[in-house]
Amino acid sequence: MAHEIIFHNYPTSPFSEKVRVAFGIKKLAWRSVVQPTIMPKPDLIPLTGGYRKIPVLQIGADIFCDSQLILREIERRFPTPSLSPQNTGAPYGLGFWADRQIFQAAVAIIFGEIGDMVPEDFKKDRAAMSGGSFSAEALKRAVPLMRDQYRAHTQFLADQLEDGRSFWGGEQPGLADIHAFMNPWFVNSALPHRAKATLEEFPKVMAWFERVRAIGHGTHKEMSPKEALAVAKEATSESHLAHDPHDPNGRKPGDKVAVSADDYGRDPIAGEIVFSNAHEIAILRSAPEVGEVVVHFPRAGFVVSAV
Ligand SMILES: N[C@@H](CCC(=O)N[C@@H](CS)C(=O)NCC(=O)O)C(=O)O
Repeated sequence: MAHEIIFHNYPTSPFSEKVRVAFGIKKLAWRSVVQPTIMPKPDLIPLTGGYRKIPVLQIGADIFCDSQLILREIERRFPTPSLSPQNTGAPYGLGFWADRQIFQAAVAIIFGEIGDMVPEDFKKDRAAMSGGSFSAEALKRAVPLMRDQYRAHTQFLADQLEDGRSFWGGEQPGLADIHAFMNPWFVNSALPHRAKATLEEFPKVMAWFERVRAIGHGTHKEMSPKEALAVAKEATSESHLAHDPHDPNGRKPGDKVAVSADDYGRDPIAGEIVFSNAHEIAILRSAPEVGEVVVHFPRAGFVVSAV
């Protein structure tokens, strides 16, 4: 029997929203495991080996970290309807535009306005995760610049929609819409009045936002975090050992490595390479709660080092 799609997320997570929209486009049925919004995450870390961010996708004993790779894996397993109707790789690049450029502006816009109301333990957690401090004052100071940035990047989207198309690439929604949707969704969930203000100038973007929102999330049922750990323990990974003839650093299956994000939440995850390619690296590791699992990471935006 095929394993269920188990999705570790929480409702307010914008990166999770990308994947939930992908589930909606493909009308998938999935299990939702709601994880904490701050550390500790005692039922997530045994699965990932230290990766603390959300979302994480679990298919049996295969664990996929980062929305970039999760979207790719969903597309691979459930190709119809495609997330890349135009069959190009460019939308993956747009992920970096949304995740780094616009997200930074959205965070400042939101927390510059509500930063004073954020609980102390959340601030401490996010400061530790980013290796700095979480200063409501600094975010407030950044707001004017970030509103300018947010507007400028929204104009790119408005230009794309100018000819009256329904979605980024034409009449079908896809990956580019998913990336472009994340930040307006985030601002809208935290500060609906601000989201409205940021889109007032862009009626076509506003209409597009409602169209993407109407796609929904497919269908889901909750699963407890403990049950997800038990699924991993019962299952065997479906990943196969494969040599990567083009690895620029000559890495090979069996090499012991540590993988970490290159931006924030950089906790290294150690394991042995199972396979790797230009998009992905999969490492084998084990923990008492889950037995042997294979944890998959994207290559773009991640650092692989020998241990
Ligand atoms: N590059 C990651 C970014 C994920 C990310 O920043 N997720 C946020 C939530 S939306 C997070 O994990 N924040 C810290 C936490 O929830 O503990 C991805 O694309 O999945």
